[in-house]
Amino acid sequence: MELFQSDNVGVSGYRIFRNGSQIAVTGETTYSDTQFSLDSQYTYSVIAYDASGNISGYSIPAIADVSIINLSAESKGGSVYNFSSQANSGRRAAANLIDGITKKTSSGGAWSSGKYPSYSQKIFIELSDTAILTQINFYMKGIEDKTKWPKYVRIYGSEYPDSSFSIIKKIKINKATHKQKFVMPNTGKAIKYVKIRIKSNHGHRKYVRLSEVKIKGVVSAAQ
Ligand SMILES: [Ca+2]
Repeated sequence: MELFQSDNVGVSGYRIFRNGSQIAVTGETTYSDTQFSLDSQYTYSVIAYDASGNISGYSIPAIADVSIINLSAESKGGSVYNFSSQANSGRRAAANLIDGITKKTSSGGAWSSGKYPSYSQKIFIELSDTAILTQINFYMKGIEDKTKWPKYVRIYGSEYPDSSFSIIKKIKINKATHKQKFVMPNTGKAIKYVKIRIKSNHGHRKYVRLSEVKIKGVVSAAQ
């Protein structure tokens, strides 16, 4: 996050405070704080000083919020806008991946491939906001039958809906856990569209079931 000062007439430098503690002294008129934690809120203020040691009062605080948001949730404006899947109706619809229902065993709220998927399943999600992705949570379905779990998942991202998808992360699913969290590498790219590519299951003609996917990130300051 960046802090800006405009009036530097007669000023030698600035003392920068975060949540009341001084974190830096700089002669520059901009300052970028990279030492922040996700899911936190910070208040910044600045004191200017001149060559004689005179200091200004505190500046009006700048508040920076870096909370993580679930960007895929249907209730927040996320949507499945395209998919290739052999079973895509009723309770098995791809839209069930973002409907907020994360149950392990009941029949509702899950997505399922066809029983004999011969190709990779691709599901395209439009996020509620353009963001730098930070993590993806997978909620597995059919925990009682591990043959129904996908083995490999690839996550792609793009600023646009129809092209320019590039891979963000390859995920290997852990069969033993219902809820799994995968931290995204910081690509520095703002993402609006996510493609989830699910490899057919184990090569044994079993279908693939997922209860929910939550895609989280930090909303771009440009939005
Ligand atoms: Ca669901």
